[in-house]
Amino acid sequence: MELKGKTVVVTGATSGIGEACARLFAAKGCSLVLAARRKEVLDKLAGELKAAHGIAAETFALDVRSRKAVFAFADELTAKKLVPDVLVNNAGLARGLSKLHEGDIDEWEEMIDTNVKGLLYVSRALVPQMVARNYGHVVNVGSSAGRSLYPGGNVYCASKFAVNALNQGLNIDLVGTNVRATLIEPGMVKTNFSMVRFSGDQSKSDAVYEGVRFLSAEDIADTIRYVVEAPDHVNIQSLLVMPTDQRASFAVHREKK
Ligand code: NDP
Ligand code: 8X3
Repeated sequence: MELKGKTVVVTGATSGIGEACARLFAAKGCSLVLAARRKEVLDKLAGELKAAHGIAAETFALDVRSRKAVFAFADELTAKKLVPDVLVNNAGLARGLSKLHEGDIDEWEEMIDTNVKGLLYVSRALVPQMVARNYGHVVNVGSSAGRSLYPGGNVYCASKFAVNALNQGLNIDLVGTNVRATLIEPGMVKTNFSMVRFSGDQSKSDAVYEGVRFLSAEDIADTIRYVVEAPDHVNIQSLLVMPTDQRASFAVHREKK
């Protein structure tokens, strides 16, 4: 796909991988549709990117857990004649690392409602327009946690296994169309992810990344660019992207200070 002038929709664009995607696609001359719950953060980012790159950027306060809000968002895009050329289903989070038999059910529901149901709502609301136009690329942000488990990963991992399954299902259902779908499966990326997982506990969050040459959000945005820029007849259906220092969730090399 030639990116210049294309419309790119990113959920969870206020931080981390979503924000890096917004920055990268703006630099490529794309029109942006940015969605997340913190609209003021999106507005600041959109203002900066419009000024820097002369692109169009729309922002939407959106909680992907709300089916009603997601379909209202889709209606607004339709009213503005905005059909995604690229949809980055990125909004997501982990909460805690409790053992399953000790887990907090509210945290489970937040992860499932965001990572699985939210992604489904956004896909159901926006993919039909892409299919009707017979063109586009859905990028689902899964995780290495959607391939293998680690202690305390239980529900978060299950939610990313679900994203993995949904990406496979979407690809099967899109056969015969020119709409592609890719599962991006990152390992450790230094973003706000661990601060959210550990409810703002800086030392627990820092410990996750200590001594590791982790991935950056920009690394993942660049991977997403790579799959989207592939020729139209090439559909990279899944891509596991790990730090060189991490070969599996449990196989992490940490440089001692
Ligand atoms: P961040 O915490 O930095 O960003 C998460 C983004 O998701 C924020 O923009 C947040 O925006 C948004 N978000 C969270 N809940 C909702 C919601 N209910 N509705 C709309 N937006 C929401 O983390 P990352 O950038 O790391 O995470 C992005 C994706 O990458 C997630 O799906 C995550 O699971 C996945 N991932 C992350 C890895 C990592 O190591 N960091 C590795 C593998 C996958 P706001 O709060 O403003 O709504
Ligand atoms: C985020 C990576 O290993 O913390 O999906 O689950 S991990």
